[in-house]
Amino acid sequence: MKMTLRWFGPKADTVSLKHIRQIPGVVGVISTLFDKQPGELWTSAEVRALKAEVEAAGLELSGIESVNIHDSIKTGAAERDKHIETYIKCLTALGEEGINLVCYNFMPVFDWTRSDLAKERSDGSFVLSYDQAEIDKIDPLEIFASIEKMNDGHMLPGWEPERMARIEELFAMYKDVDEEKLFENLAYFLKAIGGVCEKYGINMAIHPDDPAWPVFGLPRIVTNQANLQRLISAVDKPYNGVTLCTGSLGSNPKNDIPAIIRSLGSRIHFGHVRNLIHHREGAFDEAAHLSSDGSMDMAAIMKAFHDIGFTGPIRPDHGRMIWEEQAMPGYGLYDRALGAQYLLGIWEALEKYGK
Ligand SMILES: [Mn+2]
Repeated sequence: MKMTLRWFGPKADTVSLKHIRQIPGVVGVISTLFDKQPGELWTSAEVRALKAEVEAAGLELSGIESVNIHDSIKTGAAERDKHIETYIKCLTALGEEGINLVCYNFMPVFDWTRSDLAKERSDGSFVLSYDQAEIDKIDPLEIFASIEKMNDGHMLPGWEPERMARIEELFAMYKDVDEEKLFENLAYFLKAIGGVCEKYGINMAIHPDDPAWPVFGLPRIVTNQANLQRLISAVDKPYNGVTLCTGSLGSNPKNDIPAIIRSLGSRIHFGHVRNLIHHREGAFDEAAHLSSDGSMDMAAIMKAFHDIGFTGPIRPDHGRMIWEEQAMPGYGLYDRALGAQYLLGIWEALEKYGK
């Protein structure tokens, strides 16, 4: 396992590479070309520049999160093959620069969803929170305005204004796309990119849907052990893998995360590790990484990663906002640094005494 942090680049991120470099044990960052829209071409020169910037700070570019997928690919529209060609060129640019991990998601219209981006907890920290009862009160066409109002001007990955300006059009595109159709389109995409992935040794790591159930009547197909297994079997090649996100899968308390880790084994290419507090069905707050702060057993989760011999990158996923830090919701420096230390501590104990 190697410990990494997500980094949003010098323009959007309040956290610098220098600060990340100072977190003991963090060896790399997960980043992307944030100016790129889905369907836009990435060049080797752009990837090389990003990699050089990260390496100049004494870190490695451990992977890309994300190379976003154009809606025509997700909906199976006529122009999907053209967009798959572009995606293959983006992967080629990454492969040529030796980047071999790509996290992506296949969620329709919305990326992750929350009902509160800064819920105050009893200790004065602020966390992201989800309550289905609150989401049910929001017209899906208004959710962007609602998220924007909560966000205080920070960039929010997955909630880009350019995309949300087209929200009615997006809903119309997915009108006839049910779970089966979405799954077929995902398998079609994964088969089509097999050549370039195998040529450069690129591992594709799908991010689970967050939360792990249908929202606004849109289909969700990456939510539990059964559909993850179905997905890796549909294109049964090592490059077709998973980002094991404990917070997304764990939004549904019925998901047994250590069991899912063991069942996916070597098909896990990337780990997002964080903790949640469950209140009732469909309602949870994000928490500190420490097991006792939330509902999840983080030692059992890290032990499962250890047992499968996981060697890829893990990042502490979202953190709380603490110590008056002003940053993108979930992506401050302080609590993610605490989370990284805690996870590294569990890992050290597993390495020394976990055999
Ligand atoms: Mn995640």
